[in-house]
Amino acid sequence: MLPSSVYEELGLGSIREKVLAGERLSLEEGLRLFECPDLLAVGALAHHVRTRLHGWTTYYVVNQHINYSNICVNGCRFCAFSRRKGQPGAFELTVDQILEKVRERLHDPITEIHIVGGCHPDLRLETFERLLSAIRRIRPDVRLKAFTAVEIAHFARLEGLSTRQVLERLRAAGLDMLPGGGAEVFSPRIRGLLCPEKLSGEGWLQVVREAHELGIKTNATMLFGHKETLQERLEHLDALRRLQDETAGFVCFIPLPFQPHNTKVDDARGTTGVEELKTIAVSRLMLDNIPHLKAYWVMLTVKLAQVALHFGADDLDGTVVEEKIGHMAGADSEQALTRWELERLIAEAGFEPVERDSFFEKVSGERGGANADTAKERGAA
Ligand code: V47
Ligand code: SF4
Repeated sequence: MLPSSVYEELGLGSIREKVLAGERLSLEEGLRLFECPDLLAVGALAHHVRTRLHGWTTYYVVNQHINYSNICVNGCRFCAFSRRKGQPGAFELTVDQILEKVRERLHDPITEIHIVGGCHPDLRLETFERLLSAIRRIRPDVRLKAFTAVEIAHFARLEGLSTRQVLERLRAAGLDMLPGGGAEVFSPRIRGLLCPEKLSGEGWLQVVREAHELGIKTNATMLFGHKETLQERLEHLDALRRLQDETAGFVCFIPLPFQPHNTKVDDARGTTGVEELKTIAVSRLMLDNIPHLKAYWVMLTVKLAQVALHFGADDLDGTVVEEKIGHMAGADSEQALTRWELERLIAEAGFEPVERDSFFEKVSGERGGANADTAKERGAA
């Protein structure tokens, strides 16, 4: 934390006091932080909160991403990943092809498989149930983090079921947790401009509320840096904060900087590094009840994600492997990182790397941290 005189000069003295006392910040205070020209002063406040919560621990996960299909009925303007059925570049994996991807990595000590796709017009819920239970049989030890709230609502509509029924059926088939995608920015103005076909912000919050009520934890995201105002970003954060007060079901928040390439967003400017770090810091300060904040290196780049660990983030996500959504929109990052690379990035930033599972439980013993696998990745004997 910088000296109080710095914050007094910036007109942020009372915000500093509230942060030190662990008090909730208002939207108006959030706006003052966003508008503050001193990035390091805002970052230092967020770092204070982050170290109060997690000390000098930074988490990572050994995981695998699988996209079952990019065919989607929604056609969001910011999405470079999706295609209509029959369009060039559209793909759809069979259950066997997905299982093959899982088998290919059976030798890796993966603890999480992240599965999402577009809102496919005719893939049935029964197929996804079969998929989850088959993966469970092959890898009983992994956590299955699958299907955004948007996909859950889509399955419900196709099947004529309630979203609660869909969640219950998928959980019975092996679902552990929902990823945080599909939240974008909840503002109806932004959704009307960029993704009018998509589940509304209220709808997203309702599906997630139901998941939490059923005991299914979720993450939450915010897609920023397109057409939204700072006020709309803050309202999005506040909606997440209010739901978390009710349910305590969010595990981790992931700010996603908009990747503009191959999208249909007019005048897409893309985000700058300062904007990304400030959004991470303000998110950490506003979301006083969501325990973890992820610097998702795929969208931020590996180098900025490492720096973000000093701006409020306590997690670097993971090995990932085969990410498509960000890379098809021009994300200028690697396709995968090894555990050794993640540990090195974290340690060089001055933190202690801790391998976690989807729920941020520490992975220990043979599987976790600097063990034989890490040594092998380094090329040691
Ligand atoms: O739902 C789409 C967003 C999300 C673009 O929960 C874009 O642990 C940037 O949600 N530029 C998918 N973002 C990614 C996601 C995620 C990733 C890693 C971990 C977790 C988790 C969740 O990406 C989509 C959408 O919100 N997105 N297009 C774009 N052009
Ligand atoms: Fe479909 Fe999701 Fe892309 Fe929107 S962001 S078009 S819902 S895949």
